[in-house]
Amino acid sequence: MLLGGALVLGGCNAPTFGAFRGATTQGRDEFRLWVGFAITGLAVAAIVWGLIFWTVIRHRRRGSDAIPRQFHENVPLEIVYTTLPFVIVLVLFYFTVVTENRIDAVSASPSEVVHVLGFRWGWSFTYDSGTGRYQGVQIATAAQPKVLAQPATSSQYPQLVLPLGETTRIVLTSADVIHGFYVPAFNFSRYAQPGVVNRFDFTPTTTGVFRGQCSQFCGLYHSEMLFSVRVVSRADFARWLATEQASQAQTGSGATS
Ligand SMILES: [Cu+2]
Repeated sequence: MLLGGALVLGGCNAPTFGAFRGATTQGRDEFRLWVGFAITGLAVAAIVWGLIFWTVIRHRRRGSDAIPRQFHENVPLEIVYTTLPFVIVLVLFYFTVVTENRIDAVSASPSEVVHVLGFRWGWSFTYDSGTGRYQGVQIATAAQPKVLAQPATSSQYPQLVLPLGETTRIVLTSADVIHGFYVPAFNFSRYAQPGVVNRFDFTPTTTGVFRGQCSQFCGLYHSEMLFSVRVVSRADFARWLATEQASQAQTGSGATS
């Protein structure tokens, strides 16, 4: 299994078992855990299916109606097939706890802090560097909800911009009901809950534009609660932030996308 895991993780064209490879360090951790689960599942399936087919073929009816050897109980076998699944569950549980703890760990000194607010029906991203430099730069869904039915990466929806290779703290909450802040390419989703503040870090490893959506059915325009995440270099990020800051200072706060 370890060898299989190394092969799977080593190749670029290796199977992903339906998951994203993860465009953040946290998402990559989740992906590795997922691959471990998938390979373990396939190994168990190979043993179970192998035994089933072996039994069906080896003990198929052949000519005579002779009754095969009759017996019951096999203590060593029963110990093995009780203990082995238990050990497998323990190992998977261990890796899950270790991985989730690593993903949920928040940095003591994130490069950027973004306050994310979910509301019916949209998102707002407010930048706060902690030093007050970028305080107030806000990207939000337009106030009037309507059915746009565009891809999440459309400029009609708000876009969260993150610097590549740096840790950004997301401070997530909701203004009304429970929403879900979901970025599939990051292998990450978390509740935006009214009265609760969830904090987590993203450390993007790949530039690009990734779709995001609300993952918790929250009402009439739930399907319109789309957004995208654009990961850019530090220089591009600083340029983007300066431009936004200047234009928002002119037009007043709260630019809409
Ligand atoms: Cu929602």
